[in-house]
Amino acid sequence: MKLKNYIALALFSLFAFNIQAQPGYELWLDYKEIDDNTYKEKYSPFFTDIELIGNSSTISIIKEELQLAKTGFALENLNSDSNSKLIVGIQNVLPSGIRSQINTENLGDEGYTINTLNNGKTLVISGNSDIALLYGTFGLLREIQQRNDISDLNIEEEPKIQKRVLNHWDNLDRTVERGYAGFSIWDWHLLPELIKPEYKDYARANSSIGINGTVLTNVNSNALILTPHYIEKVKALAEVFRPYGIQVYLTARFSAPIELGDLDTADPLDENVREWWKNIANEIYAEIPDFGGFLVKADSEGQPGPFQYDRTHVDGANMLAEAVAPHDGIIMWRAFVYSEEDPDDRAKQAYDQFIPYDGKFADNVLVQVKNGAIDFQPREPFHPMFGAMPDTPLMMEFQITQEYLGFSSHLVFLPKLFEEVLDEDTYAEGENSTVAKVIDGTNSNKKLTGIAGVANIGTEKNWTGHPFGQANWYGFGRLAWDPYMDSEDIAQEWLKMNFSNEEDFVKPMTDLLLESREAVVNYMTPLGLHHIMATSHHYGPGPWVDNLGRPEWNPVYYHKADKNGIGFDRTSSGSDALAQYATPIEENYSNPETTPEKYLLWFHHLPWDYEMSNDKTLWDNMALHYQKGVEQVEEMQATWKNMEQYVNKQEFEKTSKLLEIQLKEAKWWRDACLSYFQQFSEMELPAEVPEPEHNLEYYKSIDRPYAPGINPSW
Ligand code: GCW
Repeated sequence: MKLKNYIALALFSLFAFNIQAQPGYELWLDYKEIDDNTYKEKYSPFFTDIELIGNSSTISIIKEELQLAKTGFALENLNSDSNSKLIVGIQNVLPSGIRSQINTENLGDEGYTINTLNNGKTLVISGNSDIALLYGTFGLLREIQQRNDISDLNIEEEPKIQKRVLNHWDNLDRTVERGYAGFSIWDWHLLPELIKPEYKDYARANSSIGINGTVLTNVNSNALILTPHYIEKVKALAEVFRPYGIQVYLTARFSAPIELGDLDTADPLDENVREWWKNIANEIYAEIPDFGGFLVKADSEGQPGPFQYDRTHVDGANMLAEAVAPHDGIIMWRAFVYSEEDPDDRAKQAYDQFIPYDGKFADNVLVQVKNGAIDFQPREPFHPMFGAMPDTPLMMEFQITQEYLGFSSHLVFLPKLFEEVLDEDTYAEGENSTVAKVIDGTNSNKKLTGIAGVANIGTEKNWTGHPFGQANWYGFGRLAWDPYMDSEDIAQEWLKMNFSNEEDFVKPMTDLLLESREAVVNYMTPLGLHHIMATSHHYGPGPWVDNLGRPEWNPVYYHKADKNGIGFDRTSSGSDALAQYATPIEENYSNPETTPEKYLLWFHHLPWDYEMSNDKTLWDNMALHYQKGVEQVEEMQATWKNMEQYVNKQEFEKTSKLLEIQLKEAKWWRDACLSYFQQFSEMELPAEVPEPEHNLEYYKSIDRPYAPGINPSW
């Protein structure tokens, strides 16, 4: 090698090392040295003799991963004279003696098995495809990272949901709408030539948790992504992701046929328009044969759609579905719609627009429904569309990025929130028709199933900004694979894989994570309050805002506080949004006494002195919840202070600082909201709650014009 090549190599290694040495860059896949010899002795024999059957780029990835783990765990060079062995191979090519002991018949393409055979001497990872083997490999490594016993494994895993996708709200200029972790990781300008190491690391992280699709572009879309100039770049990314089992999707701007200068209409029933989309699909599939399809936001918040041509969601979705169907593509058509003119309760509008079309969408269309009929709030009752469209596959859209939950400054463990929603009973097919059963197709026997998470990933060196933001990406993936998983198990897994297996760390930190979600609800929007954040960027409190163009842009629309009380009456005496839910829910929630208190002000407008189950007034309860939220953050801080020995210095210090910010802001929320609402309640704060430090005018004057995540052109 020439000297200059040596120098280049050295510089490259230095660069690569630097990125990877950043705490948090390795995510939950940092295979740290196992310091307990008893575990080392148990695991190492399987890493001494590895038989990998097959030959594909996915198999090479498995090999690389096992080698990385072996080195990382420090299982190399251990004296191991046992005959133990790890075999990784598709079921039908396993050595014959082994094959008969492994049954993968009902596991589909992605399910895997991990079995210990021959009296604990042989460990076998199997499945029906190389991707399944990759998932199985990550499954085994997850066991080891948690120091689980692998001497008697009998694991059979199969994803319960088919399309498990991340949605990136990434713009072509690399800004990220509602992104709080830097810029977009897609460096469009340098693609397709420059393939950054992050692309591969991103794919690796996703496949380790079973995510099998990624929508690269913002739902507020730009038609240019559909041009050959960009498709070439998308293709380059698709090639990196393919061996990890990840399909690429794009957002389709409904008016693209006009904007790209080819037609003067985008009417979905116009033959030329239909042809245009078919051609676009053909062009994309010629480059990317496993392209996943399109995600579409239409007739929502100014995005173009079929309404302009007096056509329906079905007309729009089915036209696109027809274009991708010959290539096995799908359309994810969003149901996040509310009209610019409709004065009706915003919470009702998506249901009203979509329910009439149940059963009318093409087979390859998934209707993507947001978590919550309003918008990704710290707490919302489940969206009433779940359970109300038996003949239409509905996919869930969760938001991993914390638009309404304190951005990347607040520690909030979202799997707890996701779990609460997935476990809610829709009563669609009688009792125990949970949201999870609607989206995994158990109810109504759906053929196509999906789940999406709006990503919290950016160019920050640890991907998500807050070191604990990674847990939400991880947890989304785990729940997408199995929507019945317990958030407590997810918390433990992540903590162990990421930081430490010590009981004195895992136990208190699990409690902290699980509690963190309730804390944010308490200090932001307790008792069913919602959408009272400052407008536009949604950071910090803004319950007083009442001057924006459309009623439902204003927080006052959502809390309706006045001298008589507070809350949104969604019963039959109000907007009657409750009628969109199944009868048991409608009946229970019609009466404030039988409405879960966590949803009280979502459904009822109640007097300030309304007596709650603890015999205290609504006002006192509200104030006490705000106070409790602050105290919960103080407890989080106290717990974290004891964790220094388990965490690297940088992440420890960063999290400590972020918790300081979170505490300051929890107090800001409490004081601002209580000062504002007190004007109406005219009641004293309960003794436990301190008087706000400043007057209301002070809180109103706080302005954050450059809060991140908003589109600079707004
Ligand atoms: O919650 C709102 C966000 C918008 C977002 C929109 C949507 C991508 O404030 O930034 O746009 O939802 O989900 O379409």
